[in-house]
Amino acid sequence: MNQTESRSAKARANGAGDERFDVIIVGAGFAGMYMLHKTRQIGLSAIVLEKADGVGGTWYWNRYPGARCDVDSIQYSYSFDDDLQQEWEWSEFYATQPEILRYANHVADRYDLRKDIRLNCKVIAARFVEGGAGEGTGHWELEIEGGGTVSGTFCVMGTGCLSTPNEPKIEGLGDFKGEVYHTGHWPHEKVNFAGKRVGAIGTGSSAIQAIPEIATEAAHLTVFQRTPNYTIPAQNRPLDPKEYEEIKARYGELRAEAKKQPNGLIYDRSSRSALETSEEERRAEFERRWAIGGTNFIASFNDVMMNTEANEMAAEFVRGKIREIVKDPKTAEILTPHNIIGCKRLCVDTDYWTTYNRDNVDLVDVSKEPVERIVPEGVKAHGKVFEFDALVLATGFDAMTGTLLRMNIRGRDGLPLKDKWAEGPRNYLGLAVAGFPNMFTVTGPGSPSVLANMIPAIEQHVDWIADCLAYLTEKGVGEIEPVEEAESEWMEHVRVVGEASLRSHCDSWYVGANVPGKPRIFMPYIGSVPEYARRCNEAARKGYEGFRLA
Ligand code: N01
Repeated sequence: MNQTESRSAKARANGAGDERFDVIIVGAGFAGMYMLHKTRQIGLSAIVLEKADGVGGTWYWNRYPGARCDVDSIQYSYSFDDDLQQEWEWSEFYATQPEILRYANHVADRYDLRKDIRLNCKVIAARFVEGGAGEGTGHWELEIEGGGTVSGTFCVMGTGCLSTPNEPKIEGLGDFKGEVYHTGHWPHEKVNFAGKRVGAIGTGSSAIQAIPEIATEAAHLTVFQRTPNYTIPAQNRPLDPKEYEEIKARYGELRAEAKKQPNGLIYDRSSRSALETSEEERRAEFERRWAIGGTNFIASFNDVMMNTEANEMAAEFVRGKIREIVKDPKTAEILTPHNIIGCKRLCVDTDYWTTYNRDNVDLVDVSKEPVERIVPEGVKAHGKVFEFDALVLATGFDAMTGTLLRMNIRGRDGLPLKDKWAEGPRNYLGLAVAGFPNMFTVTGPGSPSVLANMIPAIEQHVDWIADCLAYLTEKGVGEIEPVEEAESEWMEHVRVVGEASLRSHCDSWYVGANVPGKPRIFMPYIGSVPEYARRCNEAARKGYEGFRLA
């Protein structure tokens, strides 16, 4: 009997839970699937619990019209297996949601993952059970909606950063007699907007992708905008077979190069300062990037995200584009943002600004006077009722912490994660929380996560966790938990580097400002992907420095 078997067998003998595994993984998105694959490779037993009836995580839920990734598909994909990246064929530079979901399903089949993924299995509580006299070390017990518990020595949360929709706190939402859709929880069957009057609330990334598509189908679309947003045209295109072939020939090299980049992405990153460049050259560079398209625009100059004056130059260029494209000056004015560009996540669109030139699209500014309430016929704002057949809520997510905090997680001595995080998330390296032994979070707050290229960021975390589990198993260690001091130092470092970036200086979901009452804290780690990986590796190399092993 190996150590793994003996650990599970002991726990079963103790009667802990209905079923017992070495590792319980929550979520069957890109994090959960890769974690399962790695867990098998190190010889541990694992189960994935997934509330949806399919794999794919965020790409399973976000099926709204126009949904696609704004990181190029060549980079927004797994890199752990060269055979996989050689055999899969992306059709477009930016992949659509259906194509990414097909990819997720392909991965599930290719690595025979499904037999260890339990679908329609929502975790409603997770608690750490201290080790009894027979076992010595503790374990996790997860409660499943509808009954039953699953136990595991380790628990890995692959629950995503943007997985709990943010329902807007608008009175009367339940009174509306038409159809209501949230972009983050879109139906599986096609929603038919043809001939309908549609109201859309929100102008973030999801809305900016959905609005042009809905406008072409609906009889009429009214957009309620609270904060104008910056968006850069995607300039999406099919992948040129010759170009694709060349990329595949040096895929490994490109992946290695990406790991050295601040956000883990190969970007056309300028080393010039906007402030030290002539106006003519600056404009030419902004134009060049606008024509190429995508979030790369923000890297036009190296000080755009560090200096307010440089930032204002980039912002003013985009404002000029809005004034040029949107024909009605009043609409253009409402659409024009005046805050820091790139502070809220920069959006990428196809035909967003031109959509407001359509006769069947109206814009309502709810920045000064918010939506008053939802009524059975539609939306009441500015003292009048806008009548709709369907309402689209593109109001985002309770990001980074929302899903974990709703899961009723309790650590040592029954400590609720809600209490531990009452003033904002606290953890060590974005990977583990003091007081919650043997629990890991993949791309948790305090890690580069949403500021990085998500799939490689997931791979880095999962590789680290898997190496850690292999180490613990080899050494016969049953418990791992960060020490408070290491956690505090990490949180302070996350705060200090966050402060230095303009990104932490506005209201956005990065700081929890989109959810009323959420503590304001810049949640992701902005100290760069390579620096982050270096710190994680160093902790591991020093025998998991900053952790207590029992
Ligand atoms: O959500 P958001 P999202 N009344 O929070 C408004 C990723 N993503 O789903 O700004 C009126 O950005 C809110 O207004 P305000 C990406 O990381 C990626 O669009 O808070 N309005 C805002 O306009 C992205 O950043 C991709 O004032 C209300 C909007 O709703 C993240 O997901 C595609 C309101 C919410 O915008 C979230 O994007 C899509 C109210 N009561 C998403 N409440 C790609 O890869 C909220 N709003 C391309």
